[in-house]
Amino acid sequence: MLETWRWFDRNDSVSLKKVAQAGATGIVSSLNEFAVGEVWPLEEILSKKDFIESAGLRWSVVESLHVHSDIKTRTGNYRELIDNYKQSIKNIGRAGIGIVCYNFMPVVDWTRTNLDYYLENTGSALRFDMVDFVAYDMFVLARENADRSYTEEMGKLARQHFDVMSQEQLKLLESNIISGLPGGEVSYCRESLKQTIAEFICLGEDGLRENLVAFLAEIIPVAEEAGVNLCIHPDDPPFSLFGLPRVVSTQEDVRKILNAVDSPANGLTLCAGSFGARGDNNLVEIVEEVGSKIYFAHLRNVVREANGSFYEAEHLSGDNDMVALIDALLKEEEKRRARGLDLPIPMRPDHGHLLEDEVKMENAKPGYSYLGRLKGLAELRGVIHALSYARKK
Ligand code: DNO
Repeated sequence: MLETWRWFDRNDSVSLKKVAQAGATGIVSSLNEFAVGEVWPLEEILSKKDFIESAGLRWSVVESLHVHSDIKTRTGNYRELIDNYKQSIKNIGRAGIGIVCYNFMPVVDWTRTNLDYYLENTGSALRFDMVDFVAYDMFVLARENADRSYTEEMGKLARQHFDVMSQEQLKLLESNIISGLPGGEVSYCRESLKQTIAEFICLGEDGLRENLVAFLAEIIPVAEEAGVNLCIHPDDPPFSLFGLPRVVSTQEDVRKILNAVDSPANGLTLCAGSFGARGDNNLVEIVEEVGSKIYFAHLRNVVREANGSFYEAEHLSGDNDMVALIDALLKEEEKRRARGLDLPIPMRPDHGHLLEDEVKMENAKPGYSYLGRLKGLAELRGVIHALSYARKK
């Protein structure tokens, strides 16, 4: 597997030198300076690529080339936005980058309610607490008919919780949910969030999936020609938020998407933490079924709690069997080699805990501080080496 690292840009608190010292060889990055929907000019891609290469690293994966909301709803000037997307893919291919990660989550990108959840080892982790989330949706955002999205029991729990929360806690909760986490698309204010939810909610699951397939039918042939493999990122968390439809949460969802537009360029980002937040997703089975279309892996673990809540665990602990998953990915790589394909799977240690030396850093990004990921990468590398050694014997 190719060891990669998500690096945001020249202002990232983690320098490329530190990335190289962590032992990663590939960079996962994006052109954040362009608004979602704008064309990425070839010169800008090449300039970032040169900068990465001058540090002895390679730009292995684009994450993310975001899909504009108007494409997801097929409203507004979605035609022009799809043309722009095609042009960006062509430019990325011309620059020699062969993998592009994107998502089709409606309204909000990855979402957590707590960015500072203290662990027993005194590090801090990211957490999604369902009761917090429902309290926000029903009583702060006060979304119309929000109660219909939850069980009566959950509504009661959320009410009790909301009643004892201070203004300060509510403010922090709101900011965690709507300000946008690193690498996400946009941030909202309360009103714009409500309005965007209303635009999406009427699509329903079938409507959203149809729009995704219509988008892929246009984009995938362009990607094929450009020598780019697209890989969709699963919903994070992998269930409905704000009553919105979700179409990339389960193995069945993945099957539908990959079958709808049958091409090697239509692939998947196997995000262990996202799929793994649902107990009914089996990560190894997903790899066994669609392994040949997995072009990128996010290796991260979670501890699943009641009602869909979870927190991010250390990379090798938590509820997902990371060793079994890596073993399945290594098997997939073996199959590729047997078919004469030189197509290793880039993986990145996804998120990490915030550890002592970085706690007071002002610009550490939630989930993307240095030490937690350094530790995660080292642990994952250990597993890869041990499993590879066992195979050679
Ligand atoms: C979070 C990431 C997401 C991901 C996008 C993919 O850490 O996994 O931001 O990059 O959703 O488009």
